[in-house]
This record gives sequence, structure tokens and C-alpha cells, in this order.
Amino acid sequence: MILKPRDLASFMTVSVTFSDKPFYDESKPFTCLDGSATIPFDQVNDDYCDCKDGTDEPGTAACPNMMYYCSNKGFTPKTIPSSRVNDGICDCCDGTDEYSGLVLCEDKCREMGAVELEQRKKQAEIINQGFQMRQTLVADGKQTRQDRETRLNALKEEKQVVESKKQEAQAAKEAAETPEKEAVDKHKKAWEEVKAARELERQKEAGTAAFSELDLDGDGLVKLEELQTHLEFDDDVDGEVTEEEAKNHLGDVTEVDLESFLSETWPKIKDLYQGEKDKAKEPPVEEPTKGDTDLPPTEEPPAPPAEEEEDREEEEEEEEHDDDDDDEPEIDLVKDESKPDEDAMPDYDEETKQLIAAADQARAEYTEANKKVSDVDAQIRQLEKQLGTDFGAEAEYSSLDGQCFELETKEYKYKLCPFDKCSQSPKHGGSETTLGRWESWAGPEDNKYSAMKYTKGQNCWNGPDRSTEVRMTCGIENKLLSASEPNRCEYVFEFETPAMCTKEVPNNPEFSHEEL
Ligand code: MAN
Repeated sequence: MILKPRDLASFMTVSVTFSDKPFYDESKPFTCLDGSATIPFDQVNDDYCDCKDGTDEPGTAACPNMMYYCSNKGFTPKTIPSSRVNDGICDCCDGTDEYSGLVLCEDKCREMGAVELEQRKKQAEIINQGFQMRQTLVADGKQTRQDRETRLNALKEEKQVVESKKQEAQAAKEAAETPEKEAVDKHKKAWEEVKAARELERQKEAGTAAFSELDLDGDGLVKLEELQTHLEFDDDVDGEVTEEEAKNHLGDVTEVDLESFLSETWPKIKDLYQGEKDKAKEPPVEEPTKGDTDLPPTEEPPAPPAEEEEDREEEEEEEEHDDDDDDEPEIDLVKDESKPDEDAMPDYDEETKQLIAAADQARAEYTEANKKVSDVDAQIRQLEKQLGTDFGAEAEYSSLDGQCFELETKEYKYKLCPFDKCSQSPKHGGSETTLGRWESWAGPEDNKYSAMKYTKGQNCWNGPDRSTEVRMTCGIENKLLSASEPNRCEYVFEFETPAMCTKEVPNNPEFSHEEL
């Protein structure tokens, strides 16, 4: 670059650098860089300021606001305010800013250059190692992508197969359930009829017994006065059963024979009626459903296992057992002894049992086929999600998916799970706070994959939803380096990864030509 005097004139301070060298040609008179004067070259650096812009005295402190340039051979060049020339302090490593003899400045540039070179070399090694690692990441990432595409295609084909098997299994299940239901319903219906007939018989017996008890004079008729001997028909509880009360219970007649008693009267009075046995059984506060009564049980017995819904599963059966466990054993004992299995539905016949077994089998096969479809669907969904995620220009970030990286600060444990979420957990108790969920890449246009954005984290009290920016740098390992909160509930993570080592650098770095 050649500096033009007219550009330089606008600067308050002027520094003369290596690139200005063509203006300092000993064989010609020197023209100030702002063009303000032309002087013989021996007046350059003669400790007298001739140019308005001070450019005739780059190596002395004669001109105010001038910058002194030290070439610092062996290290990096530097410019210092020329007021620091010959001020007794060594500013340049080559010592050229102090030549008046006030102090002696040794040339330390080569020594410093060697240290600097060593550092640059180490840095270059890291960058190059990272670059090599990145090559592997890229290859792996691309391979993973390819494998996923292949797998997805295979799964889509498998899905068709398992889906049609599921439909077949569903049809088979329905085909097996129809005859099963018919047979089970038939069995249950027959059982209901048996139970109804038994109940009828019980009522007939109880009614006949009651009739004999009520027919005090044994004339084959139950009359009003006979009913009046039973205080349970004293509706208004005034201590006597009136004729009217008795008539009311007898069915608006004055007497009934056994036949009409059984068909008309007994059904109406059976719940009220207190026979000899009931009266003997004192105190009357006792539970009415215990086995030692003439009256038939009013409640249905518990459904036997065979009566369960067709599609009951094992778990439900277990629950039933649990329920049994909760029952009081005494009651079970009384019930079991007094009515041994009388109210339990009999087993299904062989044919029905076979139909149930076949339907159970068909149901199990359908459940299995259905599960296979769900599994394939879940795998397809996951693969589609992974294939839809941008893992970098060359899939170099692919391997970070599914991993998490942690960092502890004084107060918190921070966690970054790339392509998933960022979080923060207080170290001294308290629950995890989500600092954002994966949103997108957020680097500048020319370096998009250098930053990640995580948004829609836990809401900040009286503020926005928490969000995090993850800034990535090149390094030879994946590591969360720092976590900070520059604005309330807006976090910045620094993350080092070989995926960011996009360029190789020369292995034995040197100073640039300009520096030397
Ligand atoms: C928590 C943390 C902090 C955050 C405050 C905001 O203490 O998530 O990082 O600044 O909530 O109230």
C-alpha cells in the first residue's frame, strides 16, 4: 500500500510504517507526506520539525503528535508516540527508541520472537490437530447421514409389511371375537335364566312358609285379622295394625288363598314380612344379608372370573386378587360355608372355552402386530427428525447430537445438550432450569455454524423466556468452556470443538514478511 500525502493530511497524528518506506528515499529531497514542504534529505530525522504533519521526524521526538516506528526485527513492528523517543524508557524491543545515550536498551526482539514463535507453533499444532479431527467428524457425519437415509428407506418398506400384518391380525381378531361373544353371551343368558328360576323357586318356598305362618287357623286362607297380628304392618307405628293397614298390605281384599297370596301379596310384603325365624333372630339390628335368613339374597353375588369382559388382561385379574385381599376374611368364611358356589356361574362348556382361547390368541397376536407398527413409526419419526436437523455444512456437528456437556461455576452447574437444550442447576439445592431449547444456527452470514441459538426456555420472572447463545471455537476436544449471563435471563456459553477447526495452518509458522 502506498500512502497518499493528501490522505495523511487529514490525520491529527501520523505514523510512518513499513509501507511508507518509498517516501523515505535518501537519494532525493524529502517532501512532507502532507505536501506542506520539500526539504533536503539530511534534514530528515535531524531533530528539528520541518513538516506541518511531522513526517520529516519519524525517528525523533522533535515533532509533536508524530508516531515513531520501530521495525523490531525478529519480532513484530510497533509504533509509539514520538514523545516517547529518548525519554529514558525502552519502548521498542529493538531499543531503537532510545539512542541518545540516556539509557542503554538491549535488542530483545529475537529472544521475544523465539517465544512468540513457540506459542504460535503450539497454537498451529492445535488448529491442525483439530482440523484432522474435523475431517473424521465430517466423514462420520456423512456416513451417519447415509446410514440413516438407508435405514429410513428400509423402515418405510417394513412399515408397509407390519401395517398389513396388523390389518390381517385385526381381521382375525374380529373374526374370532364374533363367535366368542355369541357363545359367551349365550352361556351368560342361560345362567341368568337358571338364576331367575332359582330365585322364583326360593320366593315360592318363602312365600308358602309365610302363608302357613300367617294362616293361623289353618283354613287355607290368610285373612285381615291374621295379618293384623304382625306388627311390621303397622304403617303409622301407633302400636296396632288396623284393618285398613292390613287390607292395604293384603292387596285391597279381605282374604287370599295360597295361589293369590304367592302371585299378588307375597311380592309386595316379602321385604317387610317378619317370619318366626326373623323374630327369633334378635337383636334385629344385625346385617340383613347374612346367610341365615329365609329371605333370598337381594344382592347379586360377585361376578365370577369367567364372567369378565372378553378383553380383560392379566393385570386386571391381578387387581381382582388385590381386591380379594382387602376383604375381611370372616365374611368370606361365612359366605363360603353357607352358600358353597351356588351363585357362581358354572364354567363355560368346552366349545366356548376353545372359542375364548382362540380369541385370546388372536387378541395377543393383534397386540403384538400393533406394537410392531408403533415401534417402526417411532423409529421413522426419530430418523426423520435427525435427518431434518442441520448438523453443519459438512455434517461435522452430527456426533454432538445426543451428547451433553457440563460446566460448574461457583453457583451453578450448566449443561449443554447440543440440538436439544441448555440448562442450569443450582449447586446448593433447587431444581433444574431450562435455559432454552434448540432453535437454529446463529453465526454471522459468512460463518453461520459458529454459534447456536437456544430459545423458549423457562420464563424469567417479570421478564422474557430464558435463551442462550452458544459461541463455538476451534479446539481439540468438545468442551463447555464458560457460561455467563450478560443480560438477565440471556445466557452466553462458550464451547470448544474440533468441528470449528475449518482451516489448516502452516505447521512451522514464521513471522510475516512485514513483521521481519
Ligand atoms: C434464577 C437464575 C438466574 C436468573 C434469575 C432471574 O436465579 O436462572 O440466572 O437471572 O433466576 O430471576
